[in-house]
Formats: sequence, C-alpha cells, structure tokens
Amino acid sequence: MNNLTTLFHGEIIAQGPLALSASAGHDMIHTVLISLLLAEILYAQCHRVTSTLQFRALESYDSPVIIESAATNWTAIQKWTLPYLRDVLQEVSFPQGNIDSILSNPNSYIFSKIDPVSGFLVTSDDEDKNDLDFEPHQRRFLPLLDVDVGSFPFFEHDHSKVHHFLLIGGVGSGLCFHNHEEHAFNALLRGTKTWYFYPPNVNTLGLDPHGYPYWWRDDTAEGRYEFANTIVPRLTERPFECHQEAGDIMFVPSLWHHMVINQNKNTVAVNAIKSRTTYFT
Ligand SMILES: O=C(O)CCC(=O)C(=O)O
Repeated sequence: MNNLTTLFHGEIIAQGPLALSASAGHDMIHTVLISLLLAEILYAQCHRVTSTLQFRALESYDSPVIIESAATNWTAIQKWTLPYLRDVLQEVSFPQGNIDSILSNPNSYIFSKIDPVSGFLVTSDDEDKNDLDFEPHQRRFLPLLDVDVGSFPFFEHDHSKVHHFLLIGGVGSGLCFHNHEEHAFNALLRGTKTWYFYPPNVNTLGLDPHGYPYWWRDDTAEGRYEFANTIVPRLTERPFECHQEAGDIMFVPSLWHHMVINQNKNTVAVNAIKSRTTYFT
C-alpha cells in the first residue's frame, strides 16, 4: 500500500510510505521502488487547504486547490436538499428536460445561470430574455443567492460582477475537458466530484501513447468512466486528480484544463466565476 505523493508548484511536498514484500530481491526492490516513485510523481493529487486560507493568497496560486469545508456553514447547504430542489424545480423545463429525467440520465446535466441581479435561475437558452418574460413556474425557484441563502462563501469579489451557475447532475454526469479565462470557484452542496486537471501549457497531443487524445472532448458518461478507469493509467503525464466532498470549495485556476465526474450520488453545486467566457480546446 503506498500513499500518493502530493505535488504542489512542481515540488514533492509529501510522500506516503511504501510497503514491499520482504521476499523480493534487492534489485527488484530497487526497481519497484523507482517505478512506484515515478508513478507517484506522475499521479499528482491536488493540494488541500483549510478555509482559514486568505482568499487573496489563493488567487495568486497557479494550481488547483480544494478548500476543505469552506462551504459547510453556507445556508444553501442546509436548505437545498435534493427533495427541496426537486420540489421547486419540478415544473421547470430545462433545455435538457425536467429535473427527474436529468437526474436519471448521466448524459444530461443542469448547468444554469443564476441571474446576477434578480437571483432568478435562467432556464432559457435566450440570454437576453428579461426575468419578467418567464412563466410564473420558471420563477418559483427564487431568489437564489444573496437574499435567500446569502452570498457565495469564501469568494471576495464584487458579487455584482460575478457570474453564478447552478449545477445538478446524476451519478456519472459531468463535463469533458475545457478551461476558462478566469479563475472559478465551485462549492459542492451534495454528492462528491472527481476532478482531473492539466496545466494550461500541457501538450495534449503527446499525452496518450495510443495516439490522438480523442477522449479530451468526449462528453459522454461512458467516455468519462473510460477516461478514469482505462485511459488515465496509460497516460505519459497523468492529470492532477482531486476528490471534492460536499462542503468543499474547488478553486479552478484560470486556463487550467479540467474535467469532472459526479460520483456515487446526485450532485448539487454552485459555481462563481468572474467571466463566463469558456474556451473549449
Ligand atoms: O461541477 C462541474 O461539473 C464542473 C464545473 C466546471 O467545470 C466549470 O464550472 O467550469
């Protein structure tokens, strides 16, 4: 059993114990040790910190970071239970269907903008539609932030300049690799997420010994599981891997490529981003 080495800013900052069979020969032990060490270096887990960290300090990091339990005391965690969300969103038609069909389909996902002024959930594809143009049932889940549950925790920007999105998905849902121009923060309220990260300058074409990384843009649940189970182990440079639990906030640094798999349970998250520009690469 070997604990994973944690890399941060390119340095090994912690390395777990390695247990090897006593019957193995000296050379073999040496070889196994070297390969385990290399495997560990290639298999970096993301850095975890506690919420006492200063927001400004975090913004200058160029590495994905989980701020443990930073959202635990957020009112939304107590209020936005799955039964509550199912109830208030029952009649809302999202572009992908209604909440029950979305939760039962891992290839579906609610990723809806929360209007920064009204706090309304924007369920239409039409960004220019005024809040008042929505049908009454589309306005029931209101208001979301500021009035009802308070501001997004930890995040210290002028909230009127921040975009928020509500993300709800079933087991196996998620997103394929993409990045954004600005830092983003993702507060997980329900479920668990596994994140995979690559730095902005990664050579994507050299990652997979099997050739062209077709999986980079595969946005199916099957593709996500294949990536996690089959593809990651063979990669020449493995991604940073981060496990986010409910109550944790994930810091997604600008331009870092990331993909997400929602694990085990239905997940509910809210993210905060200064710009909503998304670059798919
Ligand atoms: O929570 C997720 O599914 C991922 C969110 C994400 O990738 C993003 O906000 O850019």
